[in-house]
Parts: sequence; C-alpha cells; structure tokens
Amino acid sequence: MTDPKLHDLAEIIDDLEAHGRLIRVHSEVDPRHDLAAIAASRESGPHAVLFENVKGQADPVFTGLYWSRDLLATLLRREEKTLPQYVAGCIEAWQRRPVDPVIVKSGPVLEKRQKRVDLNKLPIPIHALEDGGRYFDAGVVIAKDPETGIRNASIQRFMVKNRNTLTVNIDAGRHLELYLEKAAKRGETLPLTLNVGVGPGLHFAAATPSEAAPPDTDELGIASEFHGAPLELVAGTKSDVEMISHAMYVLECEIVPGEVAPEGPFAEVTGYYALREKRPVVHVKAIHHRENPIFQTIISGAEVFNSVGLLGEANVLNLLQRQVPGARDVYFSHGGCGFYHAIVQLSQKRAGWGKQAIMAAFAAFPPLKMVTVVDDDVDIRNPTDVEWAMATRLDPANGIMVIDKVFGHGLNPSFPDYVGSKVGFDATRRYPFERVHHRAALKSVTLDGVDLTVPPIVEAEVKKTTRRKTAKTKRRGSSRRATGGSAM
Ligand SMILES: Cc1cc2nc3c(=O)[nH]c(=O)nc-3n(C[C@H](O)[C@H](O)[C@H](O)COP(=O)(O)O)c2cc1C
Ligand SMILES: [Mn+2]
Repeated sequence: MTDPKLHDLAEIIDDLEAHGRLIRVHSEVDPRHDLAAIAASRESGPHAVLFENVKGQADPVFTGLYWSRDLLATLLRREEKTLPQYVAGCIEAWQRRPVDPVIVKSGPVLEKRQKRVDLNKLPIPIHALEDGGRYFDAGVVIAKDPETGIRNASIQRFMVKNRNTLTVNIDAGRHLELYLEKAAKRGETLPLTLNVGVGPGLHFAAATPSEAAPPDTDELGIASEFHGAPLELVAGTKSDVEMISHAMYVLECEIVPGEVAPEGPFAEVTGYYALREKRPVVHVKAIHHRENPIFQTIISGAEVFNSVGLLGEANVLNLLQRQVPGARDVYFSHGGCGFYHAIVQLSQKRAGWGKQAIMAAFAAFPPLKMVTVVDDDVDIRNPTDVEWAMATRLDPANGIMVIDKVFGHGLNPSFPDYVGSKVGFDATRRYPFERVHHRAALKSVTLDGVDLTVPPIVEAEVKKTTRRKTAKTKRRGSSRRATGGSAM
C-alpha cells in the first residue's frame, strides 16, 4: 500500500484500519469519564481507538495516534528506533530551507459551518474524575505576531466554559503568551484558530520546542517537511489568521487581553492535576467542520510522552550531534513523563564529555530535570540496562551534577513557580576504557534449525493458608513461628 497522506486524519485512520491498527468501539460510550477510561485500557497498545457512538453526539471520537511508538512508526513507514533521527532530520531541513505553507481557496474544513456557534454539538470528552470540564487538548493553535505578522503553531488545552466560550492554559514562555502581551500593549484583541483533527506532521510542527523554532520563524513550515509538500491553509473568515485546510474542525477565536476566568483542574502529563486558576478567556466566533468530522482527543499519559517527548528528543539530538563528539541517540523515558528525563547514548571519543553532554542536553530542552549519559553498549530504551550502567559505572562522588535554583517546567510539582533543581548522572565508563568495564557477551544465535520442545505450562495448584487453618494452629497452641507467619 502507498504511504498515507499524513496531512489528512481521515486517510490516516483508513491506513491504520488497513493495517489492523484500529479498534472500533461500536457501543454507545459516555464522553464523560467512560470514553477516556476505555481508551486508557488500550494505552500504549498497538492500536488506536475510534469511538463510533458517543452518547448524545453525532460525531465520532478518535484517540491513541501517539501512544505507541510502534504504531506511529508503522504509520510513518519508519523503524521505531529511528524516529528521533527522522524527526530531527525534518526539523533541520526546515531550519536550512523552509517550505512555507500555501493558502488555497477552499478545503475540506470549509464543507460545513455552524449557523450559531454551539460547542455542545461537538463530542468533547471529560477525561479524569476531577477534571473541571470538557477539554480540547489535541488541537493546533495558529496565531499571528501582532507586530510582525509571523505565524505561530502550538498545542494548548482549552476548557469549555459555555456554548461559545473557552478558557486556555498558556505555560510561561510560550510564544502565544508573547503574542498576547504584544496585543495587550497595542490595545488589540488576539485572534487565533484552533484546528482539531490533524495528522502527525502538523502536530509535530506545533510541538517543536521554541529552542528549535524561535518566534521569528513560521513553524507551520515544519509540517511541509513531513508531508513532502507545502501545508495547505485556507483564509480565516473572522480575522486574518488562517485555518488548516484539512482539519476536521476549526474554531475561529479571539482573546481579549486581561479577560480571565477559572480553568482546570485537568489531569496533566505529570500524572497530577493542574490546579484551577484564572486563565485567559477565549471567545469562539465561528466553527467550521467537514461533512463527516472526527474529533481527536489525547488522554494525558503515553500519548503525550511520545509526542512531546519525541520532539524533545529530536531537538536534544540535533544539538548534541553538533556539539558533543560521539553523541549517538537520545530517549525521553516514560517514567520521566516524556518530558523530564533524557537518557543520552555516547560513543566516547575523549574524557570528560559525559558531563559536557549533560550540560548540552539541559540547554537544548529546558523542561528537563534529569539527564543520564551512558555508553553505546547500553540500551537507552531499556530501564534495566540504564540502571545497570548507573549501578556499575556511575561514580556518585564525581559523576553527579546538581544544578540548584534553575528554570524548569511549572507543571512539575518539584518546580514550584518554574524554579527547582536539576540533576545529571554521568554513568559512562572511565575513558580510556579499562578491562574492568568491558561488558560480557554471549554469542548471538537464532533458534532456526535448533530442535527443541517447549512444553505448555501446566499451572501447579498453589497452597493457600486459610484463616480456619491458622485458627486451628493457634488453638493447638502451636509454635510462635506459626502465629507470626499468619500475621504476614
Ligand atoms: C497534547 C499536548 C498538550 C499540550 N498542552 C499544553 C498546554 O495546555 N499549554 C501549553 O502552554 N503548552 C502545552 N503543550 C506544549 C506546547 O504545545 C509546546 O511546548 C509547543 O512547542 C509550544 O509552542 P511555542 O514554542 O510556539 O510556544 C502541549 C503539547 C501537547 C503535545
Ligand atoms: Mn513557536
């Protein structure tokens, strides 16, 4: 089968289905808590999920596109382990020679338009038990710099306030925050479009960190690299901010600087709730959608670890490969929320570069809290292997760097008000290498042609110590050991 058209989520869903990678949920599912719970039961698995029948709603809901790297790699027709290199290559190509988006006259998202804006007609789920409302969390925000007109793309969570109003969470340092400050200074409102139901090219463009896509660049061009063709936009109808031509839905919105209302709580990527606080109000002016739209949602967890994490990895890898001789690979582990812990693989060329790699990784991606550097005989995607390197190669007296009172990610509870401390572990071997750190290896073989019998496992009956037996033992006045054992 030919490659799927990555700019179109409908084609992507067809491609997943053709490869046995899509679970269709036919039963009616409540978008309040049930949908997320059912989806989470398949989290990190080899399938994405399409909820065909959402209670009280006409449109289906899709989730899980990023929760398994294997699934993503299949869609992108790549080897799973080469994804960071692939993404890094696309971003670098864009940095060298950007392919700007093009504006076309019409596109699928303009097929329908709500006569009266009504967010209640969209199948927007409530995920976690204490979430403050229904959330958009997978839409791409496009806005324009009020001074220069340069477009920005990002992903933010938006909570539904009423039929035509949202509140938005903009983390410190985001380009959207910068644009909002500029609009406030000029006494203007800030228009934006929220584009829901998009493919990985655009998602990755929006999630590219500002260290790789500074505010004087139109990062939408990154999507063109993944698509192999210029990204198509259509003109806005309420402002000069464009919309993604192949999105499933587009909301044309406006923020009035200074206008705030409560937003949250929301179960975040950290595994904690982001607290309810006053955040910017977003007025929805128009809702466009396809004839048969599919709503995309992302459950906080593996799906975010892999999307944000992959972009973080790609950026750290790009920088390390420029600055650190022998830097080979980077992985943002899931225990680190795909955001806070980078494991760097180094083919050492000179002494002292393990620590240099730690500093470069922190510089490349400020949300990182931990960096662990290992040699090239360690599998950075295998936590046991990484721990082995720490257990047998790390010299705690010299190989741990602590950086106190430094900027980090405000969502991480160990960075109150975005300030906390960070740690780097240099778990590389001493250089030049010594015999003592030479890893033992067995011959690599295949079992082809090896005649062996693997019997089916017959479960043995496990003896259970029942209360009655224990009581009997007690009555018999048996030894202290027996009584003590029953208390375990
Ligand atoms: C699923 C998902 C949800 C996100 N939610 C938020 C959010 O609510 N607020 C925020 O500021 N950033 C959020 N981010 C991160 C930003 O989109 C990301 O850092 C982006 O690169 C910021 O763009 P900028 O550099 O143009 O500001 C989210 C990312 C993903 C992938
Ligand atoms: Mn940006």
